[in-house]
Amino acid sequence: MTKLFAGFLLGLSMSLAALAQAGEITVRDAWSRATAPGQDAAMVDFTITSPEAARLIAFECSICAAAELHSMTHENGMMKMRQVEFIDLPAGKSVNLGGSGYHLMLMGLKRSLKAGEQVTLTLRVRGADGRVQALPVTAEVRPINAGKPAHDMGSMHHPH
Ligand SMILES: [Cu+2]
Repeated sequence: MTKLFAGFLLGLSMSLAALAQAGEITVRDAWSRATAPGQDAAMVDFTITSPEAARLIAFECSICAAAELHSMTHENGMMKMRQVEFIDLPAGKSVNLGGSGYHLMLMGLKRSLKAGEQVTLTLRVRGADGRVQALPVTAEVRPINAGKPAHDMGSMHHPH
């Protein structure tokens, strides 16, 4: 009886693990920085892992006028941001946006961001099968002088 039950539990936990591996895209450590007076744009950084090859193609943001995916590079000593069409998410690999030279750009903020609050966004991720899924993300707003900013590119590699 006990043995049977243990076997059942083992089988259950194995199938749960298989389920978790099969489907879920995970997002962690989402954060932004509190805005300075007059600042109407903000960056969001996070780490995202997709079990299947996928692309982050867009996001929605209720507190900004425009939501863009950006890359950032250094050119002639200047930091340049550009809008990109998508951000690749290789299968099973954790992608830290900031560390990969990307961020979400919240343009035309309708209000300021205050340290300690949370901002909810909805990511759009397209899988290899073309299906687009919506993924809610809650970003923590950190103090204006918070370390390790998304644009701290000092240690980055720039393939371009
Ligand atoms: Cu940007």
